[in-house]
Amino acid sequence: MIKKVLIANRGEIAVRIIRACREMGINTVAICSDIDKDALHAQLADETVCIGPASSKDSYLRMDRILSATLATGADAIHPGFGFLSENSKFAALCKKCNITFIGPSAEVIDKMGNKSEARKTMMDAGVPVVPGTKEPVFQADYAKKLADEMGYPVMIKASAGGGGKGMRIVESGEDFINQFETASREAKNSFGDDTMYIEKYIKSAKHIEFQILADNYGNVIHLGERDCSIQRRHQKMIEESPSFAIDDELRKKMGETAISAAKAANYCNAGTIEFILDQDNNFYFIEMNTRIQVEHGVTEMVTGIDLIREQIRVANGEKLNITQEDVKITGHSIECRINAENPAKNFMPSPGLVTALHFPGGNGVRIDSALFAGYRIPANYDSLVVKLMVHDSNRELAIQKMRGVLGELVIEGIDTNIDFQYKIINHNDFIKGNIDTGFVERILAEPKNNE
Ligand code: MV4
Repeated sequence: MIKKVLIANRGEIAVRIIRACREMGINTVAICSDIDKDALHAQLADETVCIGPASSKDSYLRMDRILSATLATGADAIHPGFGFLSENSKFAALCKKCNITFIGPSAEVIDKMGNKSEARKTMMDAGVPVVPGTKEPVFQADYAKKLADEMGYPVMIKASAGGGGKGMRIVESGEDFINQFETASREAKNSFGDDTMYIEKYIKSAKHIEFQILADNYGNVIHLGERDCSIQRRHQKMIEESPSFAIDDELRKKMGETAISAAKAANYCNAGTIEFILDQDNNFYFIEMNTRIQVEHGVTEMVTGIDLIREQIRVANGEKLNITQEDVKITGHSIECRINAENPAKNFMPSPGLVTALHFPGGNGVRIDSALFAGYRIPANYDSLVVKLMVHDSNRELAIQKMRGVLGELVIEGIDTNIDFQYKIINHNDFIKGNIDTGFVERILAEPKNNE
């Protein structure tokens, strides 16, 4: 029985996990870098261990120090959150070796799904639709070009050790291929120490749809519907919503069953996400599996009423899912806007600094996940996400109207934010009409600036 959880993370997700533990009567241990000593997660946890200086490599990524803090405080489980060590199979294996419950899938599954070309092969063998492309990984540019020529352009070159947009390149025609392939594999070697590549047909004007999965240790696997994450800038999600404007009940059933088959093929356990690309003819293809809780998990919680962090801890505790697929009901519509400490007018340059004034909106169907407080100094060392603004209402139009209101009410002074840019997206005709695909934000940014 898990009695004390160490949260190996910081910011709003650490606060979210602490809250879930508190509701479950589980004690919490926070870790923090020296610059985060006064951060909200460090204040809210029952115990806090400072494990190093500001830089992540000397603190939040230091597996030895995190495990020492876990053993020293007598925590029996670690929740990794997202980012940092959440998809590091070596860390999951070390937890197991130290007899500490890692709240997530096994190291083997993290490894297998983290190798994107291996994951693709696993899905092919399980009959899960994948984008037409190479079955085996490729290393040699000339051979890769031969395969790309046969496939037809445009194609996407992807790094097997990449994911989430890292190590990817879109190649429009053959003459550019060799150069692009050699650059991409060199980058992959430098960034991931692994230049294993694979190639897929590039699906233009696609939607990025991900299905939330919950699986226990007894073979029970359910899906909790989808999230449309097509509104992204440089592979950083900006707005997520559930359900997707583009998916009706019939398609949801088909994609949901496919997501479950994909999770079973991966021997998945705990919370995970199956990522699909949906093309304009409503064909969908497996792209990747994310073996962690995601930033945007809250919109799924708002439309299903299921607390995903609580379910993660229950599954890690060896409990069976107490929800069947028939119990899962998607009610209404939820939208999340990520508020970042950044300046869109300066090419989204990060804007750390002292929050001199703060006002959070509220009201029916409004959820704020944040670690901000007035007087908090946002450090420059970590990612710029500071508030997750979520709304829920009975349909998409009402949810958009509600999001307009909360974006207008939110006040964060002392730093720059992307609140106004989010407001522009939420009010954009194409967004309102659901004419959304993965190129939406780049198109908006290319629009002439009407004099504001
Ligand atoms: C694709 C794709 C289209 N065709 N693969 C991007 C990151 C990772 N999650 C998978 N991604 C994509 N893979 C094929 N074969 C479109 C995306 C994609 C995307 C691509 C370019 C620019 C923005 C994007 C946002 C989401 C998904």
